[in-house]
Amino acid sequence: NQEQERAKERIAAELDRSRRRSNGLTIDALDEEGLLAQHSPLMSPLVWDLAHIGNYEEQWLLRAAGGREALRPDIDGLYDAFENPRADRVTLPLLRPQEAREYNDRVRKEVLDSLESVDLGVPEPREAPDGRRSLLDAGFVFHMVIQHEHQHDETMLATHQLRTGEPVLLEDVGTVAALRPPVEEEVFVPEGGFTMGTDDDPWAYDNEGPSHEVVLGPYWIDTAPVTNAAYQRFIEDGGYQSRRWWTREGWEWRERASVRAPAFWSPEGDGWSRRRFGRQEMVPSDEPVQHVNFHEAAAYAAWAGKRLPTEAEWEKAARFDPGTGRSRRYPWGDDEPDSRHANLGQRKLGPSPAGRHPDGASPLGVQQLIGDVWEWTSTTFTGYPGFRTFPYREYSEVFFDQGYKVLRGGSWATHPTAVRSTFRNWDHAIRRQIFSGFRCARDGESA
Ligand code: AVJ
Ligand code: FE
Repeated sequence: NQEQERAKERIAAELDRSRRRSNGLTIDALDEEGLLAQHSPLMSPLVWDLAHIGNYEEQWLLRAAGGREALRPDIDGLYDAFENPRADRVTLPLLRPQEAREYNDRVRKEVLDSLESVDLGVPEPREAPDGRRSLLDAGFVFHMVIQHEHQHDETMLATHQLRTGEPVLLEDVGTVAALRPPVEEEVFVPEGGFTMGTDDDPWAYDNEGPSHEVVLGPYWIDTAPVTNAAYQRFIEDGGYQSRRWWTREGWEWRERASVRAPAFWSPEGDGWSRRRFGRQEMVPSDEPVQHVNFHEAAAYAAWAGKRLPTEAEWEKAARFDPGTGRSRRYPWGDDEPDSRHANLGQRKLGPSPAGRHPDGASPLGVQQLIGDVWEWTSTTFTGYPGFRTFPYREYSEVFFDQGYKVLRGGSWATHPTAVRSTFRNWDHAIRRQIFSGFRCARDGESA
């Protein structure tokens, strides 16, 4: 049927897009030495990410969904993220860059062959016999593999940012000015319920559901993410030296790491410069601050007389439509993101200035929720009520209740297929090599 054909064409196109991006960050960008090197103990050598992507695709699309035998049973262990901590991967007998590429190409060729004959359960859902969700239902397992590759592409960009040496990544477009900085600094969100999470999004991970009603008190939330200019006022006010703004854990980190600015910043005259993908430049004042960790975000919020939003407050601001009472897929509606709505997909190598995307505003008037920078929330990552693992525990469930903090909204480096208003990311509170920023919230009645 036609709908099935269209779904397959989309999948094939997205598979191709993700692979171009992966190759562009690895084989096409660096020589063997640069691909095999460990650029930071926090990250894998890029060649590990490259073959891991192909191995994951083989495991899920060829073996789990396609019932085929392993192409390379000998390498599964090498590319198992749980067996091998990132810092150790450089010591493994990894596939060389060219071998990794050939392996990936071989997997991809078989995947495209198998796609032709597969039943995606479109438009008729293809449920598993026990009534549970099936791997192929509405193309789910293909969407999972596409998103997985894009997630690793974002991780590889973080590795590029940590790498020193000659710049290799080129900017697609020059810097852009804000269209109009938000007039109102904060938006008021009246008390009331909204639907959090989703049950039927064909791209959603298990942790995005079940959908459930959440009732929140009234609160204010920043219209845009906190900018470098605002963050610099916190620094200049001695924010990194004042114990009072930090939690106990945050201050311990501050002392141990002895930092006084976001990652990659250095003092330059009266101001700050930063290293971005191998180039040194002045920190632009109207861009959202990035490369701050949860503790820095929370300390800034305390200094500003505010706090971080909870995950539910973030999601309500990002999708609740008070006109209809419905929750949207994106702040601007259900349409797929384009460049008017949000800065996503590595079109440029950094966030857009605050106020750059008024067309991406939510019904409540909150801006830049999707794209630009991942936003720290105050919530510890856990399952929603009635959570059911699908299709494997190691994607989400093993990370529940371990102290990971939830980040929302995606960054400039996140591919549009790998984020929506229900998407949940998480990381350790001390991590700041990711493209992370934040916005603040506070309790309160309307003014
Ligand atoms: C959801 C972004 C936290 O990168 O660790 C990649 C995604 N899972 N491979 C990660 C993931 C398996 C995951 N995050
Ligand atoms: Fe992975």
